[in-house]
Amino acid sequence: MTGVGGPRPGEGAAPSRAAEAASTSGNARILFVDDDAAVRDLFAQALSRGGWTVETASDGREAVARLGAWTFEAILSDIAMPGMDGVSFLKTVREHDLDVPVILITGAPTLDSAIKAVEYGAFHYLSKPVAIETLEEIVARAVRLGRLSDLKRQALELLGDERRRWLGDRAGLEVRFERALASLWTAFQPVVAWRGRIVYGYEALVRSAEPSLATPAPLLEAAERLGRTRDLGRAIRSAVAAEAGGAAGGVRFLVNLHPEDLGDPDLYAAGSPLSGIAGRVILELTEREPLDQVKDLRPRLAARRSMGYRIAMDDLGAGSAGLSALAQMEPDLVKLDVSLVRGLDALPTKERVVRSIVGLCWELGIVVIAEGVETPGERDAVAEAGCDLLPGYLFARPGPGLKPPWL
Ligand code: G
Ligand code: MN
Repeated sequence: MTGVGGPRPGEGAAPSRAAEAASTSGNARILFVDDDAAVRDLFAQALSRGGWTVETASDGREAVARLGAWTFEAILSDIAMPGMDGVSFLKTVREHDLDVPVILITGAPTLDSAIKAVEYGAFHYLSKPVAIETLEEIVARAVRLGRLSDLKRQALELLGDERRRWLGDRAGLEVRFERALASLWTAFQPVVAWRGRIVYGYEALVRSAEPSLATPAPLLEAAERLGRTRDLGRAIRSAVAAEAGGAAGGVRFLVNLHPEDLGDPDLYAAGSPLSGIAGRVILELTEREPLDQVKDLRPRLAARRSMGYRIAMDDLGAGSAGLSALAQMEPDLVKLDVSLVRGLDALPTKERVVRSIVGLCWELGIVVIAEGVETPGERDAVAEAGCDLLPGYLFARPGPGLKPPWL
């Protein structure tokens, strides 16, 4: 056989560097997908001699069936195949295995396919003819790095630190984001009107059953990376509207918006999920995200208001936004960040600042909510400073359904 893919090591030749690597990285199972039988047999034989267990498939469909039957430590696939191309195959792989390295091989390299391969997280992109030695080295490296990535993920799970969460490559992220959207639910946390001991409203906090995207921060980060913030915003608003239908008439809902949601025509539409209860909805925009990128902020906010929505500036005190953001937004409400509330009863300087903020807001006709009240001391100090609307673990943690707080 002539070297379709490059030189072939002779029988009894000294083991290659990669074959040695394979032996030290264990007996990995590899999948090789190519519609060309000659290429497939040649590479499969060579890789088997290198110490790997090789399964083969002649097209994407057959390869997908193999994925159901085995776990692979590396996958090599031709790009141009009948039925399913390599990039679609890569996306399908991610539905089964979130970080197995995939090596794409093409006979007709184009800039577009190379860009897609990289964007979707292909481990390597090779053009034919490929020397077997080269392939062996790449596979050995892929297997090792795959194992390292697996260990790293296990370590992250052990550490349980959300800020160092694992987002993976684009194809894997897309799969998990879809799972998150499909399993989206809303946790509600009551905001207590303390003097009257009643519920002012509920803040809606998005959750999903996809473990890596269970809470707002990683979900939003994923949506931003994938350009899907609007889809997420719409799903959240539908989920809130569905729950709000069963709530008592006076109950308000506080819904977090991404700045990009402000540009979504769906929010203006007469038939949109929240429009029917707009008069009871407070849209929160966080001070943490710069608002200067939002085009036409003021007319957009004005349009929301004319529908009945009110606007809250969230996390006041946590961001770097200054006077201009406040002036642009003209919020109906502000929410003091937890950092301003924490330990308020023991910190006179902080108390003076909070008291001044509340006083100025009162003069400006802005309603103040104080986030994150955890102790009776903080509750009393915040109330003493003139702020009556209090969400906080002291009263209730976010959870499913509209539960009453402890009062
Ligand atoms: O988006 P916003 O900053 O409004 O969201 C409030 C966040 O603060 C939610 O994630 C909610 O779970 C959290 N939270 C609510 N009450 C408390 C509290 O009493 N203590 C702390 N640490 N966090 C709280
Ligand atoms: Mn909020």
